[in-house]
Amino acid sequence: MLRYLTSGESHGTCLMGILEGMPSGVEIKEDRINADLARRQAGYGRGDRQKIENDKVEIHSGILKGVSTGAPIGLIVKNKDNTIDSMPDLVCPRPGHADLAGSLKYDTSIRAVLERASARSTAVHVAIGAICKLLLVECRVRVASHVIQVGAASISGEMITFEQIEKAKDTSKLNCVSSAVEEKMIALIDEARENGDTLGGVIEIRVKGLPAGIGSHVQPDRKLDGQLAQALMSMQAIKAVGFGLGWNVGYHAGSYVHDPIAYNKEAGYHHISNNAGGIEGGMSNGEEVVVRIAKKPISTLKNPLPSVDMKTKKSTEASYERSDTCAIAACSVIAEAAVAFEVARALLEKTGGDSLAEIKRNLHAYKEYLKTR
Ligand code: EPS
Repeated sequence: MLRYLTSGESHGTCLMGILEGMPSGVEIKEDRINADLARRQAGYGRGDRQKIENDKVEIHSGILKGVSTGAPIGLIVKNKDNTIDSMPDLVCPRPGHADLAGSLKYDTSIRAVLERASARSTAVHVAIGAICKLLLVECRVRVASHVIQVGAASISGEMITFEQIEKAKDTSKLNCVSSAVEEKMIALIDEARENGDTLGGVIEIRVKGLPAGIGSHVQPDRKLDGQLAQALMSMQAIKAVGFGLGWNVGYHAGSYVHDPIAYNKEAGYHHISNNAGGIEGGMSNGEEVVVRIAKKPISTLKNPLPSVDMKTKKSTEASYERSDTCAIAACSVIAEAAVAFEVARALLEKTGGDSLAEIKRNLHAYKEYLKTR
């Protein structure tokens, strides 16, 4: 079973991860992992912390001559800003952050909470997700994402191909496929920065190449959409997840919402629309998986909201530390990583196998079987 654990504080020495269950025989290309780490650091609206950090993965175990051995992969991303012990505490919890609930629950300082709640921890998630992408690519499965909304600026309902989305990551400052919309997004981010405010947005993540039958209908915790939703909702600042039509399924009639099924010899069974977002009954149905997430604006505001001083109990403003104005592009990279891990885990559950060669054999056999149905 593919699984992982992470550890590390935002201003500690490093972030650590252990990825277990990766089969042997996968070439672990550090440049590909570092490329995703660099994408996570970039994006219009990021703050000053990213000028200090230069995130690079260090792989300490589970590989031999650059190839996975089947043993747990231990990795580290070092923090350059690592002065945790001399950092001041915060006394006025930020509305929207883990500060208040975390310090009450653990009976600690806000500092102790924010260090782990910080989205800095997502650097190691991105490294783990990038390794999962290397496995998925070997299985001809690709994951991509794009930003479809920042504040009130959003791309309209036009059909966007997977290939367009893959290109946006190299050409756009906000991982957005439309340069006209990106300009509007940038203007809104500039305005928010001037107002000491922050902005969130909406991201779409897609998975291409997944055969039908990944996940299962038989138990709630085996449903692929349930697993993806959990992984995406657990990312910092995510407040909504929707597949395909998402919230709009409640608006339309069944005859519009459901995707008619067709068959021909070349394509086999397929659907003539994809309102389901590629998942029916908790299983992939052979179409692209399409999932959207909504990210709230970052809760550290330069122009802070009312809060309470936890020492004096007096009303005051929330504490402010440096912050990003908008981290939506970074969030899209993190979401890709979350999806890549879940899809890789579910795919391995279907194929079994301890080596890449065995997995490929099993996947090939399953795809051949699908052609006979
Ligand atoms: C982040 C690093 C952090 C924050 C941000 C994410 O750096 P610092 O706290 O030193 O400025 O900029 O954290 C949050 C958004 C959060 O909610 O805590 C990073 O590397 O992504």
